[in-house]
Amino acid sequence: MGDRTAFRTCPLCEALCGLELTLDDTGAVTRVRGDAQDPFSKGFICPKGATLGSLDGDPDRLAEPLVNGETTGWDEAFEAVRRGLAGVIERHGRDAVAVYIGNPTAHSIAGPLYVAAIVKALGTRNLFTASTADQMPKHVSCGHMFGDPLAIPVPDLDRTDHLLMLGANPLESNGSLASAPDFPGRLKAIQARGGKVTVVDPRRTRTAALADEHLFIRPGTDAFFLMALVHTLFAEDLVASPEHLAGRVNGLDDLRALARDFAPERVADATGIPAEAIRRTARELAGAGRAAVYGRIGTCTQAYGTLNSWLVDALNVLTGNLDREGGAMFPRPAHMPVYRRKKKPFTTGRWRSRVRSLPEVNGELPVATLADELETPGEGRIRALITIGGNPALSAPNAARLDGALAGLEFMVSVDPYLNETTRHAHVVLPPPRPAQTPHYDIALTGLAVRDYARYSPPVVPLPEGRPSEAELLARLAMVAAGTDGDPAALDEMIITSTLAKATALPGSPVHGREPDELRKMLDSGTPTEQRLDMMLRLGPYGDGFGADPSGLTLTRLRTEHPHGIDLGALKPRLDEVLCTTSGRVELCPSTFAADVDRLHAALNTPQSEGFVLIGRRHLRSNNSWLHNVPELVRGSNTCTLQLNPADADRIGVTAGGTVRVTSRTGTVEAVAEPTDTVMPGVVSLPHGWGHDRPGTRTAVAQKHAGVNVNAVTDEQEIDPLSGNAVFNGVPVTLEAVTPAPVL
Ligand SMILES: Nc1nc2c(c(=O)[nH]1)N[C@H]1C(S)=C(S)[C@@H](COP(=O)(O)OP(=O)(O)OC[C@H]3O[C@@H](n4cnc5c(=O)[nH]c(N)nc54)[C@H](O)[C@@H]3O)O[C@H]1N2
Ligand SMILES: Nc1nc2c(c(=O)[nH]1)N[C@H]1C(S)=C(S)[C@@H](COP(=O)(O)OP(=O)(O)OC[C@H]3O[C@@H](n4cnc5c(=O)[nH]c(N)nc54)[C@H](O)[C@@H]3O)O[C@H]1N2
Ligand code: SF4
Ligand SMILES: [Mo]
Repeated sequence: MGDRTAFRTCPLCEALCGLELTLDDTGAVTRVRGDAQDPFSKGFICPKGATLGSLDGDPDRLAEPLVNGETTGWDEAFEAVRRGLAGVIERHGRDAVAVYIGNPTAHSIAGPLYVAAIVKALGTRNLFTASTADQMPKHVSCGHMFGDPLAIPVPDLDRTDHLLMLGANPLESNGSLASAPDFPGRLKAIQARGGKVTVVDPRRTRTAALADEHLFIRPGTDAFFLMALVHTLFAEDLVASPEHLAGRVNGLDDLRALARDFAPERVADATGIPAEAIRRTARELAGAGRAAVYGRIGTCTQAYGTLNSWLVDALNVLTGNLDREGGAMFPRPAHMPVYRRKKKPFTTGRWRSRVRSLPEVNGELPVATLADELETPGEGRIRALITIGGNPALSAPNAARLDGALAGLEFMVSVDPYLNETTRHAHVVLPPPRPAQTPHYDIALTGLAVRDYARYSPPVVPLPEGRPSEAELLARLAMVAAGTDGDPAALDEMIITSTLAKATALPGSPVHGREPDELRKMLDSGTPTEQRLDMMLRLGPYGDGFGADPSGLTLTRLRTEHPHGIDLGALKPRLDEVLCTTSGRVELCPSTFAADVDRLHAALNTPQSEGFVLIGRRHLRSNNSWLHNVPELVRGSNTCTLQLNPADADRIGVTAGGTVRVTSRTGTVEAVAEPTDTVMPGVVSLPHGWGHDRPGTRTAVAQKHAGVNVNAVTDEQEIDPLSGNAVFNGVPVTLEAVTPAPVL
């Protein structure tokens, strides 16, 4: 037979790159290149995508389920899950079963389609996800400002003339909450057309080095800086009043009043940014024709995460750049119907966590309190856990505590391809198939893409007989969680039937008044997942409306006519479609946020502490905790080092390669020192996702490149109160040289 070529989307990060795979006649992926025919990524690829073959063929990847460490068949494994869950529910009630959803679940087609059904079947209030270690502040800010926590504006990278970027390092991360293949190239293009890129970061990252200007900022102080920008816009009469927002914004005067106390001179010491630079930044932002402010994880995983996320978009509004070409715009994903407008006010805290009384946000509780809920005795204590594509034993704040708490569970089941730091605690592990065997459509990320774009990738290698796809696996888990181990396809059928019934009943929908049965018969003949995707695409803004627009999109058309994906154009202004606040306006100064500004006031009047603070770091050749088993990606020099300013290294008496003990309220780690002037004085940086030295895992390569876990020193008690988000940046630590120089 020989080699063959196949095409698919890379599932590893948010950049949505198209890949060209070469496969040999055994179905092994022997080469990966960028898919030059993908209209969005145009052949771009990074080292992670290029090694997808090694990940796909990793001998440590689990091929069969594990029950108590023993390989079993699928029926036995699901029976063990049924018994385990039923026992805990019977003894302790429904809330005693918790769910933790990790990052790769948002990168799969199965995750977004089936996870909600699992949680619903369990009937538990104890849902935790990696979102509260990541972007939850942005959901809260968009929920209050635009009425929809999923309506997240993205910088219109390809048309902007000015990008102010805070807490993001897309040259390593390839971008986040702004899906843009070749993000670096798109930044260079801004410069090439005469625009400006400014980066605000406590480190001179590769992104900062590429930028036209880099402002070092003290970790955790972005809210002061952003408030001072708002202040300056008002004080210097630089607030724009573009026609398209006229009469559509509430709270302008409230915001002006709030910002009054935050003159640049007042915040310069706290932020480390001179007042003059702050004023100039505000003037440049207002003066640029088309500008966007973009804040990412560095601004979210800190104590003022929600205030930062809000102020970023408040600046986009004030400068007239929200929903404008070249500004901050709302993507219009092909699978999301636009006729369904919810007018429910966005609220949080519909229930609270048992131990710390933290508010529910988006139906979730903060991962920062998962260990409390596992450990604290009493009614409602979590006794069983389902993890799906997550590694909280490494990724959660104070992960060492959580790791210990997982060991005490009565029952745990993990849907995960690896036996790693988290899944080693599971009584049952249900491994999803290889990426090459998995279909792909980015449900979550196309809603954040800087162009409207759709691509469906069917599996490039068929599944072996009897092996469930991840979709089937999750659907069956939902059935088992509901107490019936029936045909998983019944779940899809139920969802399809109810969606079509609603769509045909809704005035404004493209199928209003039609017969659901007739539509059901028109759906794609593929798997249940494909039928659901077909339905979503046909009801979506570019869809065929089940024949209403014969030239519109269907899954069949996407698959056959656009195997490399379809470019649906640059982002279009669409605030009207998106906005669903009860006032029908953009809420520029929601009262919850205004109240939280009290904390900023208090902090401004408190003297700063002199000690060191810790921040994180991402590397191009890594991805959170789970690519360290790919030999090509861990080869070469150790990247899990403690970066610190050379002056600080001198002060504590350590040189490059020596060992430093880093201690915080929660614990201690020892890491290799890497003095570098790219880090501000007083700031130290360690990447996350390392610490693969635990017993009982099956990741041979990662164990040899174990690194240390930064989350041994982050603090689960510190959160952003409005979103419950973890604080990973600005963690107070003390340093001590253990060995001043490398031991040879
Ligand atoms: N190679 C690689 N790519 C990844 C990942 C990975 O682990 N590796 N992870 C993926 C995931 S899950 C996500 S969420 C995205 C994240 O994508 P990005 O948000 O781009 O993530 P980072 O590269 O961590 O960039 C965050 C930056 O914030 C800075 N920072 C830290 N504290 C502060 C602060 O207080 N203020 C400001 N202004 N900046 C601060 C850090 O120095 C860092 O440069 O990346 C995704 N892509
Ligand atoms: N200190 C510090 N901590 C952080 C961060 C930080 O910047 N600093 N970043 C935070 C962020 S942004 C995030 S998103 C979280 C990530 O936190 P998590 O999502 O908890 O952790 P990951 O390391 O992404 O683990 C992913 C898991 O999914 C599994 N997996 C891989 N592919 C698949 C698949 O196809 N299906 C299934 N079911 N499983 C799969 C992997 O084996 C692994 O166990 O970490 C957070 N933790
Ligand atoms: S940038 Fe992201 S999507 Fe593109 S190849 Fe790399 S890991 Fe895959
Ligand atoms: Mo993330």
